[in-house]
Amino acid sequence: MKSYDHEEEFHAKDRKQFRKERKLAQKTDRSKFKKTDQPALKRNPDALPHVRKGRIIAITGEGAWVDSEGETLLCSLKGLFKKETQKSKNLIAVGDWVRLGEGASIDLIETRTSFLSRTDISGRKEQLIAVNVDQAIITVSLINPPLKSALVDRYLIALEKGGIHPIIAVNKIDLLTYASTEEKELYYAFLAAYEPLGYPILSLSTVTGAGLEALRSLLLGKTSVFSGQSGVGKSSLLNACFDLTQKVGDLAVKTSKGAHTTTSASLIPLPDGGYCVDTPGIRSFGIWSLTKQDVVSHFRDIAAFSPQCKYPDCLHLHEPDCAVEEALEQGKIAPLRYESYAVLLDEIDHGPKNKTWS
Ligand SMILES: Nc1nc2c(ncn2[C@@H]2O[C@H](COP(=O)(O)OP(=O)(O)OP(=O)(O)O)[C@@H](O)[C@H]2O)c(=O)[nH]1
Ligand SMILES: [Mg+2]
Ligand SMILES: [Zn+2]
Repeated sequence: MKSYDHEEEFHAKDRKQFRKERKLAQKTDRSKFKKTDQPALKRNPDALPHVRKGRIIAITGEGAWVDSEGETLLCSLKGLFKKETQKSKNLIAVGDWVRLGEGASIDLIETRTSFLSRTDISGRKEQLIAVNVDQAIITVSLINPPLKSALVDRYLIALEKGGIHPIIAVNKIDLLTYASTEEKELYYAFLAAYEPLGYPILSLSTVTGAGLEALRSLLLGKTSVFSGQSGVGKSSLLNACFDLTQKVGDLAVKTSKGAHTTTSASLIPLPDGGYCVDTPGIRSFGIWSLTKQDVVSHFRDIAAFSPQCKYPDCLHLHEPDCAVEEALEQGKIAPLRYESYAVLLDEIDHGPKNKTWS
């Protein structure tokens, strides 16, 4: 595969270069390459002093910002990866570990341990949101913008596919007193639907400080990505937890539509250990390469009843003797969840019904 060939070539070049550099260095600085260091360097090409490794901390119009040994470098992707752009919208993402070549070019992307992606706006390419993170804070708000449980379901599937642990954060609970009866009912129905599924759920407020201590301790020492609709308070939560200065949306100009305040993702080191990726709000969330089987298996509450269905390939929509439909009638499955399950299956056949979440 492409990156593997390249890696081989890269290391071959390294060895030659290393020999040259070592000769030169021995002449000039004996202390740098002591004899005792040499076997270790040979065994482990990663220890070569000139192989610059780094991590992508932000991607802007100017290029990719890479943190390499405490230094921030503006790097570019070279022609080598160009062909790959046909398959995915972005080849690199915040969180990627990379190796740098001459002229601050990104020569190699290390294998990813996890990823969060979605379908891009064209519907034809995969768009990476963040990679190599431990957990994602699926951020929603009680109101302004309204709570969208179907969006949470999409995140849950995408995160499971990408190997990232989900945490659900319901922000702005200080607004509960101002919420309408329907908004309150939706919030309680939401908690009732998701708590039994075993996903960690936090109810938060940057105004009252509710839940912030719990959020802080979940973030400690981990690499987390905050994702969700625009205006739910992702940047505000980071600021409130860690005294950061991420740009926050202006209440005065904020409409329920939520203009994007954070415009590009960035990896932020946390004061007591760990990292957080703040991301721009999303307007739609299509799960990349989603199959019906994915939908059936990822809704764990629905999948739990499927062995009792008459047909083993039952999709639990209108089939006879469907244990899922029966469970739904008996209140054993949350209607919120079943609804988004059915919409996702429908979208696989007929395309997205509603691309907008705000
Ligand atoms: N009432 C209330 N308002 C909040 C809370 N947290 C954030 N806000 C407000 O919500 C608005 C949006 O906050 P941001 O932090 O910019 O939201 P975001 O999710 O980062 O938005 P994008 O960067 O556009 O994706 C701001 O006006 C905040 O002051 C909260 O707990 N309660
Ligand atoms: Mg923001
Ligand atoms: Zn069924």
